[in-house]
Amino acid sequence: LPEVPSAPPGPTAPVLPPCPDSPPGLVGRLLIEFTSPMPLERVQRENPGVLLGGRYTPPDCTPAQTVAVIIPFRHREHHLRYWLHYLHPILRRQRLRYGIYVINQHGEDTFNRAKLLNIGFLEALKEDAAYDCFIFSDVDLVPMDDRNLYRCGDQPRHFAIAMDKFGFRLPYAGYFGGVSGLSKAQFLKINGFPNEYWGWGGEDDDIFNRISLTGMKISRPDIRIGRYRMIKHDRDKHNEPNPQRFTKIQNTKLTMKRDGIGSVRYQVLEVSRQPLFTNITVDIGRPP
Ligand code: UDH
Repeated sequence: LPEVPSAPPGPTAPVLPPCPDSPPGLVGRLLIEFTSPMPLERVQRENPGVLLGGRYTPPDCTPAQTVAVIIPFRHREHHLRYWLHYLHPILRRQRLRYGIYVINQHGEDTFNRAKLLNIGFLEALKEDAAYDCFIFSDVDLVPMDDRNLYRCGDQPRHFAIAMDKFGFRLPYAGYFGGVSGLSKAQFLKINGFPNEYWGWGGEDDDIFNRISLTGMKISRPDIRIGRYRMIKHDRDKHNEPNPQRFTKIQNTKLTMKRDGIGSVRYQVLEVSRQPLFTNITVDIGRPP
């Protein structure tokens, strides 16, 4: 038998070129609907390239960033299935290296979106210290255009600027809700998000204030590209409008130093790596 040459020593994986700034293969405007049933098995079948815990790395290029997508969550399994169904293929076409983290608030005490997002930042970094870009997304918001790239830039980014429920317009100039993205450095510069907004409203305005107060500016996509569909639903239980929100957002300058990523207290109850996402169930306490 002829002698088979042995493989050269060292890593055999080819060095991949950097991922392009404008990914080829994006399709632009997408048809988004929430009527067909969406079993998780189907979503899994359609996304074979996604690894356990909802991790993905492009096979053909090396991305500049590693993106953690953080979703605040409680009792929205039905929305999460649509979100995964639409977002995995979009993020893949965008050539992102990413992981999906669902931060699930345990129990039935008042919901606290921003605190869950802070926890997502810390827990994602515990999973992989390489994360350098954090996208914070509500579970019921699906982009209608894949040119809305889920990555970080030199300023904090607001992605969900034209939602169907607001007539595809920004509801007010300082709106920063729905889906936003900050690099690790930008997030730390504002001391993360506030932990003291219990119930619905105000936390996104507080985050907007933090960004302005630290001298940063919000970057947004073109209004034609930043379009979103929201899955219609009734108001959640235990997330009533917070009557303190109007006075709290007047005081961001005072509160942001003590209330933020440096002061978040919680307990992780369970980390569970699912095929399409990592679920982290946390006890975040209750309002004082
Ligand atoms: N969230 C949950 N569970 C809850 C509450 C909130 O998962 O019980 C998460 C979820 O990711 C949601 C996000 O927090 O998308 C923000 O919740 P929200 O209630 O602030 O925002 P949403 O846009 O609802 O979902 C707006 C008020 C709904 C009133 C509808 C009346 N027709």
